[in-house]
Amino acid sequence: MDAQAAPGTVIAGFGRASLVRTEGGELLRATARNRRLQPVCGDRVVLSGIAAGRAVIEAVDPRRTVFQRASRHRTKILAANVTQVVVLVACEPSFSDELVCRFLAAAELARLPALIALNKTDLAALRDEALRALEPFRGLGYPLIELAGKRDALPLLPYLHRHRSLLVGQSGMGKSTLVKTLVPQAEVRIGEISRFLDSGRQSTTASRLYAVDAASEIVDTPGVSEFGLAGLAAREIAACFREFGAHAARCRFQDCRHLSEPDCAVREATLSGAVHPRRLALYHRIVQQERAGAEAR
Ligand SMILES: Nc1nc2c(ncn2[C@@H]2O[C@H](COP(=O)(O)OP(=O)(O)OP(=O)(O)O)[C@@H](O)[C@H]2O)c(=O)[nH]1
Ligand SMILES: [Mg+2]
Ligand SMILES: [Zn+2]
Repeated sequence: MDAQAAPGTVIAGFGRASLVRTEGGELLRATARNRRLQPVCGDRVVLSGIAAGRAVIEAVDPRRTVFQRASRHRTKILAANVTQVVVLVACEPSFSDELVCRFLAAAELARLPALIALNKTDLAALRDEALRALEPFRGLGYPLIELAGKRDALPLLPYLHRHRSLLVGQSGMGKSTLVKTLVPQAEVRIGEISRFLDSGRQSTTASRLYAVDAASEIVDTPGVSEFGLAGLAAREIAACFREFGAHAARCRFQDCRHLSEPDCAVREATLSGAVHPRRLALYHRIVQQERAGAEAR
């Protein structure tokens, strides 16, 4: 490694080409030294040959956390080294509560704390319905906050402090708009990044990392309409439904999957409301879909 070797953080990664921020805050177009290196947004990397806004990525540091989705065909890392997940839903367009479950499950798998944010609450007439759809997620220990990210991000700010937050959600929930509110300079940065990517599209097509302030960062991600959990087995998925744990010990069978086994304490818990019936229904659905995906492989 040459004398110029310096650490950097991947702001946006596209296979071998990445946009990398140096310690000094300079943005560089960087190319990976070889194919084995696959830098993703959030990676810490070692750079060499820094000159004229360009550099070579010599190494990718071990990842402390990985948040990924996995379809039948491939695994896609949304970002590395984030410290929490913010699931953004909106009053409009309507959102899928199954996807919310899947995002939360992925956060559990990555051992990351998560919170849910209901956006666009300025659309007051639609707020109650959105809150009703979020009812199954209350009392699980995931903070639920409301905001209108286009106007201000104040309700979210205390949660961002000292975190690198991953913003996930379906397309149109307002992720990029929220980032623009949080990072007013983002407009400029987005311009730079768009030129780098050679795309001027409205929808986000790759994860992008932004500094909110000296202590917090946020990663904008492309909206998704599907979020696979790598064909996980029922038991592993059940472990991602954190409220099931308190009841599972009382199921008749120790290896109960809470599907149709007799004397299932998790299913019984829906009668008292300790487990929300909608969460159990979504669990069943996700188990079925992941199984179908795994069998098709
Ligand atoms: N009423 C209202 N509209 C908003 C708010 N925030 C965003 N929007 C609108 O929602 C639309 C989608 O916003 P984006 O920020 O592009 O959504 P996104 O989640 O980044 O979408 P993808 O990049 O496709 O995943 C835009 O027309 C925004 O103007 C809000 O707080 N209130
Ligand atoms: Mg976007
Ligand atoms: Zn059970």
